[in-house]
Amino acid sequence: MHNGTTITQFIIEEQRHVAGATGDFTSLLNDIVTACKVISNMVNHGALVGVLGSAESENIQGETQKKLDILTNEVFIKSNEWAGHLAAMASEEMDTIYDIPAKYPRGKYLLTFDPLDGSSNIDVNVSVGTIFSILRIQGGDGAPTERDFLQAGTQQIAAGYALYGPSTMMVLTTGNGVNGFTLDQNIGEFILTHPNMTIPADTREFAINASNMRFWEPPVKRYVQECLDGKEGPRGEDFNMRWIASMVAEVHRILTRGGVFMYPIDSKMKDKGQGGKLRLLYEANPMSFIVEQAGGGSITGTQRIMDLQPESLHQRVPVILGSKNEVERILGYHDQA
Ligand code: AHM
Ligand code: MG
Repeated sequence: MHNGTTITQFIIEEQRHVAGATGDFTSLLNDIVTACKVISNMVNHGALVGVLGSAESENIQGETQKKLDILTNEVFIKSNEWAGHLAAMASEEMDTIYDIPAKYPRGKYLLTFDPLDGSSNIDVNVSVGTIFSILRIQGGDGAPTERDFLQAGTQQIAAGYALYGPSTMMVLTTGNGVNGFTLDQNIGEFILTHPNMTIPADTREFAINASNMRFWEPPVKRYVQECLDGKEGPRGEDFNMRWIASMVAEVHRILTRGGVFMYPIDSKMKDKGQGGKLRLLYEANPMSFIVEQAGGGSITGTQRIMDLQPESLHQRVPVILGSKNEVERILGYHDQA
C-alpha cells in the first residue's frame, strides 16, 4: 500500500548531515519510536486488556495515577534503559530521576517524558499522547543528578510527541523543522506523511479551559473577551473555540491548521503556590521547541518559555503557544498590563 519514507530512514538521512554523529542519537530515537508503538497498541486495546481506570496511587504532584500512566511509564523505561545512549531519565510519573541500572552502559543523553499526557481522556476514549525531550548531559562522568536536567529549552537536541488519535502519529523536531509521520498499523512503521509542518501566523481559533475564567489575569481575560466579542468587538472577526483537555491533540491541531493554546497562570494556582498547570521539562519545553520550529510562538505570557532557566524537575509554568501573531498580541497585552 505505502512505500514512503519510514521514520528510521528519515532520521538516518537527516543525521548524515550532522558532523560527528555516531549513530547513538539515531538509535535512541529508534528506541523512543518503539516505545510509542507499544503504547499505541496498549491504548488501542483499552478495555479489552483491562488497562483503563485508576490505580491506587498518586504521582509526586498529588494527581491520581491511571493504570495506564504507570504502565506506559514502564514501557518507556524498558525501551530506553538498555542501549547505552542515556545517562538518566525523568518523567511526570516518577518523583525523582531514573538512573540507568549499573548492568547497562551509561550514555551522553538525558530523556524527559510524559508517557501519557491527557490521561483523564483515556476512559472516555478521546485522544491522548506521549511527549518527550532529549538533552545532552553537560560536564563530568559522575552519576547524573536532578541538576543535570535543569537546562533551558533552547538546549534541547530533539523533541517530539506521539498522538494516539484516529490514527497514531509521531511529530518530531531535531532543530531542523518539524516533520509528521503516521503509523501504518499493517507494517508497524511510521511513514512520513506531513513533511515540513508549519503553523499559519494568523488564526481565528483559540483553546482554553474557560471554566477557570474567573481566576485569569487581566491580559488573558482581555484577549479571550475580544475573541468572544467577535465581529462586533475590537478584533472585527468571529473566533471559534476548542478544548480537548489533551495538550498533544491541541498542539497537533494547531500544527495542522493554526490556533492558539493557553493554560495561563491564574489566581487559584497562585494561592496554592503553583507556577502554572503544565510541567516545564517534559510538556512545555518540548512543545515549545516543536511550535517554534514550525514558525509559531510559545510564551509564559511575559517571556519565551525556552529561555526559562528551570529550577526543579517538576516545575510548572504558564503556557501560551501557537500562531505567531496571536502569541505576540498576547505578549503585548501582558506588557501593557
Ligand atoms: P496530565 O499530564 O496529568 O494529563 O495533564 C496535562 C493535561 C494537558 O494535556 C491538558 O492541556 C490539560 O492537562 C487539561 O487540563 P484541564 O483538565 O484543567 O482542562
Ligand atoms: Mg502531562
